Amino acid sequence: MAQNEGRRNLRSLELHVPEPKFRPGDSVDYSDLVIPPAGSAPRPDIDARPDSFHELAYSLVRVLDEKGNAVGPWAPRLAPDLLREMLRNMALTRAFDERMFRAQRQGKTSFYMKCTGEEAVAVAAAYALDRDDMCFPAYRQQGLLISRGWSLVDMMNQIYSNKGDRLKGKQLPIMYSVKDAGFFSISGNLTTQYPQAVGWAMASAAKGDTRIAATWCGEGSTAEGDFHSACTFASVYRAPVILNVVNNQWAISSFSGFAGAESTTFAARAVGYGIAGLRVDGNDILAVYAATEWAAERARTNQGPTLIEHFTYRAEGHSTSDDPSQYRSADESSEWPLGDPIARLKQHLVALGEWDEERHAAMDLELAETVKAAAKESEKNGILGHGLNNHPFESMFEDVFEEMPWHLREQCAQMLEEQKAAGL
Ligand SMILES: Cc1ncc(C[n+]2csc(CCOP(=O)(O)OP(=O)(O)O)c2C)c(N)n1
Ligand SMILES: [Mg+2]
Repeated sequence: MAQNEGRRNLRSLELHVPEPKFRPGDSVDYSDLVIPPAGSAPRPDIDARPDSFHELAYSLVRVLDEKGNAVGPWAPRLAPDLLREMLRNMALTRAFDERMFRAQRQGKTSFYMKCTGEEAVAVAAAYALDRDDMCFPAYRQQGLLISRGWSLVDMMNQIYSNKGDRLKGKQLPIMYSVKDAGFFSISGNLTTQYPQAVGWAMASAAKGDTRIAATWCGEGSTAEGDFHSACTFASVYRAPVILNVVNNQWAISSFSGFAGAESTTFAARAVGYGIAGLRVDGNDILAVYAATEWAAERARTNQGPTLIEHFTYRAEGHSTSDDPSQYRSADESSEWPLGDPIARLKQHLVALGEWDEERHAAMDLELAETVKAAAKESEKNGILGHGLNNHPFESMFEDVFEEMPWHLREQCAQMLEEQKAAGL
């Protein structure tokens, strides 16, 4: 018997299945994208109630205009030296990504993930936060480590899982863990860092400390339950935490519509939780800096958490294992109307008379050399394949328990015996 027998005069139910606007081969038209002019978003007082500026969760905080001028109430008025440093760290992040992507293609590592087009998100945060604030990043915030001056060689050692890898090859390449740089271990399990960041922030407040926490996840990751429990705890206890959502519009091959982007913004998630919400042009480093600084000041003065959506675009594949030409139009990236974060800060510095093409080209060359030298140094510690014995086999059983339990001791001994028998 048909399920709806007896109710034939009712229309059958149907589901809405989101479909991205452009597929491979389609020409791209962004004309229906609403991009408010730079400088048009108001900047609420630090102690304003979250419900008094809901509109900021639906618009876009932008500072850099089309000519490269910094305009409006969010313009942070940073010294040219600092702006040049930020430009350099974004360019260094990109140079690092280029080199490591190639290293994967050369078989020196099994995996790499670039953050091309999203460099401003992490680099700006590194400047707007204090050095000892605690970061709980996802896998595309390598710009935090680079801007905090962490050793490129140490990062590469982890990518190569070589003898210098402090994590002894136990983590997927790029899943760094750097306590000394306030950079929490990256987890491959999406969004676990969200409740951890909120918990850390709550502990900081409970202990009467002054340090705040910041965390990042992709727009796709907001669909995880962890995102929502973290928001509830952050809201209820007004935890001193900044919750960043990097909306690069793709989650591997799933477009942002599958995480809810067709219905509302990701910043609007804040509204339901009574959290301060901001939607920011993620390719405008001055806007990201200003929003983060504002959110950090709120957190530090016990005004509670802020959720910041960084509206950006993932200019390249998800990872070295991905081929975006299979599922999206090649023109999406080149036509993206908010441009490239490095080009936009460069344009600003040139407009200020503080930078020029020659200096930019010289910087790019120098950074490529810096990264090359670091890679050579790291490769002395070994690379993938040449180093199946980079770390002794038995090390895989270590560092989990303070004292190795009997069953692991047994398994380890059995493994070593079998290897000996096999002549390994
Ligand atoms: C809990 C969990 N589910 C699924 C995956 C597989 N996965 C890895 S990355 C990814 C896409 C995440 O997209 P998004 O959150 O938008 O971040 P982006 O990669 O765009 O920076 C998925 C589904 C995972 N690692 N963990
Ligand atoms: Mg994404």
